[in-house]
Amino acid sequence: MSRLVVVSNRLADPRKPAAGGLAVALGETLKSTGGLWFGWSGAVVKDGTPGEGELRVHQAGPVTLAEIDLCQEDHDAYYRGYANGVLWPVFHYRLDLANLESGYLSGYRRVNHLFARKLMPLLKPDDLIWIHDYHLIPLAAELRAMGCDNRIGFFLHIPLPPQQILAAIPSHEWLMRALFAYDLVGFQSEADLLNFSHYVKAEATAETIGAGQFRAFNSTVQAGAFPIGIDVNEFQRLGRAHEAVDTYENTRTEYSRRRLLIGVDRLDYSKGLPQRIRAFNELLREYPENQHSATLLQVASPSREDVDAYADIQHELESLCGAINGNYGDFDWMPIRYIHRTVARKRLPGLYRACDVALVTPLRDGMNLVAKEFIAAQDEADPGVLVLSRFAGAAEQLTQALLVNPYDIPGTAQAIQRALQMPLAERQARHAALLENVRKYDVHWWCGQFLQTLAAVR
Ligand code: ADQ
Repeated sequence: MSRLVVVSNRLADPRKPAAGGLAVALGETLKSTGGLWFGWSGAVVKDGTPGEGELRVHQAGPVTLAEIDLCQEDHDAYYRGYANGVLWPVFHYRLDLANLESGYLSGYRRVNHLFARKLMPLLKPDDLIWIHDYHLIPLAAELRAMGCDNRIGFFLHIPLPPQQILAAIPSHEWLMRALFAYDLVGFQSEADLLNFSHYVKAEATAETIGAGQFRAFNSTVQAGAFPIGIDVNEFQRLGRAHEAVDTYENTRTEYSRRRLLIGVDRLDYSKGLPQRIRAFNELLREYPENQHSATLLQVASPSREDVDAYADIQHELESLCGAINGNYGDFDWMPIRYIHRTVARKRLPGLYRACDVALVTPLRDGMNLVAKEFIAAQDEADPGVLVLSRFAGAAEQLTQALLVNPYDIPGTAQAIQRALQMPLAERQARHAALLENVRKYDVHWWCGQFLQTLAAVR
């Protein structure tokens, strides 16, 4: 079996308890092949030289971890500037928030070149290389230019927007051409794959030469949809441990007479938080029986606070929650409990299980793993209901959820009301079907499917 080499923007230590399903699943595969994980250490060197960074290689059991520091200038241009200020908003269909006139592209190229230069000497001829996400799109092209002939796969964790949106990025042709340096390109959903197909046919006169195979720029690339999943068994095991059980019991005691709704997100404008809060406001107005009865627990973890659009969304959310609590709240009931923090992973399953309804309503999301975690955490005899945005990649799989258009505030409020009133038998039937899907397409399926496909191309 070939050795697996994983490259991602941030290096995660698969042994740390905070590691999510992805780090754990990749960690397992890395362990079984004696693999290498390469990425940024998270450290920013104040007065370092652009395009340079210290590499540290250490052994974590059978897995080699190779981490590189970035200097301030590279971090600002590559990570904050281009990846999170240009690619993230455009790929989430938000041209209005993209800093398209920026000169960050050169920093993005410089850091990808740096990654390639540092990774190249660590590679063996037979390695299977798996590169992750929008930070590193040009990495394979950089490696190829240095003579790397290994099989290289790429997985995009975020959506790929339609051609007309992508084409607003001044360097879109260069960016999309870079995907043809890979052997395999994986997307979260069929919708993303279709956008890729339209783009390359329209902009690069690509030909389809077989199932999912595209030829353009003198190269052939295999493309496919590989929807990511969670580690269901691991998450359910967490749910049986005492931290989750305590969280469940404390939450149910604290809100003993209430119906509970939950939202768990990074505080990001793609997650549709203001729209969700407005829909909850509409629920209280249109269906007043929920006043003094329903409480929304919204947890939003701090994220990318040095990017302007993120500070804006935080203020908007705080003022919306404050207004609703002021208008509807009473001494013995607050409609919204908003917490701007990360919940410890081991408490999450208990929190999900204590709630009657989950609101997963992003305006756009590659997949959204919170939706899958909520399903996995439910009590099968008395499960909660998932209200899910049709614009999350997860909606292609989780069709038995109550699918909503998050921009349609009254429509979303109506779906929430339906969720709160759903009879037990319907809740059980929907949940059983959802759980079967989440279980079948778990993170191990995703990992295995992608790597098998990558190993078989060429
Ligand atoms: P994210 O945008 O980070 O990931 P998501 O998939 O929803 O989105 O969440 C990732 C993890 O973070 C989940 O395990 C969740 O439990 C955890 N999390 C989020 N908010 C939290 C909070 N406040 N407290 C504690 N934990 C929290 C990107 C893409 C997604 C895609 C994933 C994986 O944007 O669309 O699903 O990658 O490919």
